[in-house]
Amino acid sequence: MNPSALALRTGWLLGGFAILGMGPLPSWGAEPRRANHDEAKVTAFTLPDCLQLQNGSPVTTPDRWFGERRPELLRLFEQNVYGRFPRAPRVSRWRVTREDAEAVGGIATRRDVVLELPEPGSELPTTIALRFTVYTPKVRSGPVPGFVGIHLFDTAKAFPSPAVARNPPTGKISEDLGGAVGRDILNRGYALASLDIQELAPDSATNYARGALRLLGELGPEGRDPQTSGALGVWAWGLVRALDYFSTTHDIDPSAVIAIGHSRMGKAALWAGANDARFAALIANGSGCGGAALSKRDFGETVGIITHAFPHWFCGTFATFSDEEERLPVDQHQLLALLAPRPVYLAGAEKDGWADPRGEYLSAVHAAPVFRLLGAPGIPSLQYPGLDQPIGTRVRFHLRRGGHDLTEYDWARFLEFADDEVRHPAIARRLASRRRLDASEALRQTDGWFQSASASVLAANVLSHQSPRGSWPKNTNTTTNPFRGKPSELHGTFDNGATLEELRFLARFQRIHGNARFDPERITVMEAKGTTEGETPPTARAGTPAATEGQLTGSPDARAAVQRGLRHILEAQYPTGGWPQSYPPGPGYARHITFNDDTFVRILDFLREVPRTPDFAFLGPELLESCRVAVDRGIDCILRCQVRIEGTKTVWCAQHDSTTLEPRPARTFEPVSLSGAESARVLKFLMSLNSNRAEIEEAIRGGVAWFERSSLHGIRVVRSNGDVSVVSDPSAPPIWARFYDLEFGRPIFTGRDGVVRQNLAEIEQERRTGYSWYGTWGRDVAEAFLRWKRAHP
Ligand code: GTR
Repeated sequence: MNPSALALRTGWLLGGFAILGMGPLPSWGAEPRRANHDEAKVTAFTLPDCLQLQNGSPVTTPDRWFGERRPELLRLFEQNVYGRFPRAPRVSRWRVTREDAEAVGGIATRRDVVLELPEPGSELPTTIALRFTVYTPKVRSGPVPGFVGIHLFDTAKAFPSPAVARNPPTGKISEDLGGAVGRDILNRGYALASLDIQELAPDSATNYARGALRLLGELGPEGRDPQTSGALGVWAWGLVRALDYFSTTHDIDPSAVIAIGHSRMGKAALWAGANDARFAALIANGSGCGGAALSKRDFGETVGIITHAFPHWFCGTFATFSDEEERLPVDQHQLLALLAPRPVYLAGAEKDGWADPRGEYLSAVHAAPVFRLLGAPGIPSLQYPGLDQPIGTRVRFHLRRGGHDLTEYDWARFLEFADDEVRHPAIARRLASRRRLDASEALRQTDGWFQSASASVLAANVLSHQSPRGSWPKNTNTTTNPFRGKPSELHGTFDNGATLEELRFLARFQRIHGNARFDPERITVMEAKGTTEGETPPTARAGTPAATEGQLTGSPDARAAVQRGLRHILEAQYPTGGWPQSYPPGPGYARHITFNDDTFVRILDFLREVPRTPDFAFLGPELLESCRVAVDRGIDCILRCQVRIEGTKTVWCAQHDSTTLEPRPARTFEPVSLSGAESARVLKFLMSLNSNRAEIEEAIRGGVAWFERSSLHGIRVVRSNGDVSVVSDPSAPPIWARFYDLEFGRPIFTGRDGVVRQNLAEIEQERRTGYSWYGTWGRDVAEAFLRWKRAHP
C-alpha cells in the first residue's frame, strides 16, 4: 500500500495535523465491513505460533522465550498494534494533592496523587501528566496488595464505588455499583486506585496526544507518525507510572499490584502488563477487539471498525489491517503470552458479542503453551464454559449472564482470583522472607489465608523441619524451603522461640484444615481419612491419595506434629519444674534451666496459651490439663530460683542448676550473676499471672525493689564509630546493667577470656559491641508494677 493510500485509509496523517491544531479534522477512510455475529459464519483462520521465532526456529526453553521470542513479540505489537510504548520520564515529581486519613467511614486512607512532568525544553516538572486516587485499607498487617485501573470509580466522589461506564466516550462514569463493592475490596485488604485520563490522554482523536505524549517528546514536528503510541499505550503508560508511585510508599506492596480494566481500559491493562512485568496479575473484563479477543477470528468488532471509530487508540499501522486481519503478523493470544507466567483473568458476557468472549477464551487457550513452558498452568482447553462458571486457576475465564458491564459478580470472582493468586502468595512470601517463623504475624492472617495453597506450602515446609523428637531448629525460617536432609540432622531447641512458633502456626493450620496430611515431595494437602468433602477446602485439595495412618516421615500430619511437639515440651521439663535450652539436655550449659533470652518464660507463656486457644482444643482434656500442671510447676520453679542475698529476695541468674536451682554460668562471658535483662521478663511474667498467691506477690515485690536499688544514674551508653562506650551525663535517665555480681551487687562485664571486670571499657571490643550490656529493663518493670499494684493494693 502506498503512503497516501495508507493515509486515506487510516487518517493518521491528517489526524496528526489535527492533533497539533494545524490541519482539518480527520477523515477516517472507507467504511469497514460489518461485524459478524453468527458463529456459523466464522471463517477458518490461522494464528501465528507463540513459540516460533519469526525466522521459523522453535522456542523450547524459558530462556529462549524471555531472551528472544518475548522481545520479538513485544516489538511486533508496538509496530503493528499499539505503537511505541512511551518511555519513562527522565524528570518527574509526585505530589499528593489531598490526603484523608478517615475515608470510607474511617476504614481507609484516601490520597489524590499527581505526576508532574516538565514542559518540553524545561527541566522543571510543572505540568500535571497524570492524576489518580488511591484508597488504602487502614487495617493491615503489612504492605497490602492492590488493584489499579482507569476509571474504576468516580474520583469526584468521596467514596470508591467501583463503577461501570457503559459507553464512556469521554471517560466519564455513568453508573456505579454503590459503596458495597468498594468497601468489600478494602475490607479484604486491598488498596484500590483509579486513574483519570483527562491530563494523561483524553479519549479523543484530536486531543489524546496533548497530554503525556507531548510532554514526553514522543511526537515529531509533524505530530503523530504511524508508530506513535495510540491512546491505549498512553493509558497503559499511566498504569505503569502509578505502579512506580506505589513502589515509593510503604503501605502498598509493589510486588502485589493487579492492573484491572473494563472494555477499552481492559485493553490498556493488558498492554500495561505486557510492558511491565512488575504487575503481579492482570484482569481484563470485556476487553474485546484490541484486548484479549482474537483479531483474526471474524466475530464482533473488527480491526476496521475499531480503527474507524477510535483511530487514536492504536498506532496508525493497525488500521492498515482493516478487513485484512489475516495479514497481521501477531494476534492477541500473543499479547496474553507476554503476560505469562503471571495470573490473568479474562471475563466476558453472554450478551457482549461485540467483544467476542469466545474469541477471548480461545486467545487464552492459544497462549497456554507459553504458560506451560514457564511452569504455570494455562487455561483448561477442553471446552467453552457455561454461563457463570469460571474456569481455570492461574489463568481464568468466565462468561457472565448479561451485557457489557463490570458487575458485582465480576468483582466477586476477581477478588477470589486475587486472593488465590496474589494476596495469599504475597503473605506467604512475606512470612517466608523473615529470619525465622514469626507465628504472631501468621496468626493475624485470615482463615481464608490458612486455606490457601500458599499457606499449605508453608505448613508442609514447617512439618518437614520437625526433628524426630518433636522440636524445631532455631535461626532458620522453617517455612521457606522443605528440609531435604536426614531427619537425624535436625536439632531442635526452645531457644529464640523455635518449636513454640512452629507449634502455634501448625495448630492454627490444622484447626482450619482438619487433619491435613502432607506429601513433602508434592507439597499438597491431602484428604485424610474421615475428612468429609466440606471440611477440606477445594483450593488445597490436589487429588493426591490419602496417606495411611502412622506413615509420619513420608506424609506428616499436622495434628500428630503438634501433639508430638507438645509432648516433647512437657517431657523436657525437669522434675524441679524448669526447662533446659534444648532437649535432651546434653552436657553443656544448655542443660541448665534457661532463663537466658527468655526461654523459660516463653515456654510458660506458650503452655498457658495452649488450653485457652481453640487451635489446640483437639489435643483433648488430658493433654491440656498436663499443660496447666506444667505451668504451675514452672511457676514454683521460678519462685524457688529467685536469688536471696542475706535473706533478701533479689532477681534471677540467666541459668540455674536443674537440680539444686543455684545460679550457673553459661558461655565464658556469661558468669554467675543477677541478670537485669532476663529478670525483667520473669517479673513481667509473674505480674501477668494476676495471682493473689502470697509467694508470687512477695517475689514480685522483692524483684521490683531490687530493680529500684540497682538502677544506674548519671551515665549514658554511646554507640559510635563501631564501638560502645559509657560516658557520664548527670541528666541521663536511669539504666540497668545486664549482669550484677552476687556479692556486691555491682555491674560486671566479662570478655571471652572469662575474667570478670568492673568496666565495659575493659573487655575486648568484639564482646563490648556484640552483646547487650546495658538496657532500660527496669523502666519496663516499674511501668508493669504500677499497673499490677492497682490490682493488688
Ligand atoms: C466500544 C468499542 C469497544 C469497547 C467499548 C468500551 O465502543 O467498540 O472496543 O472498548 O467501546 O470501551 O466500552
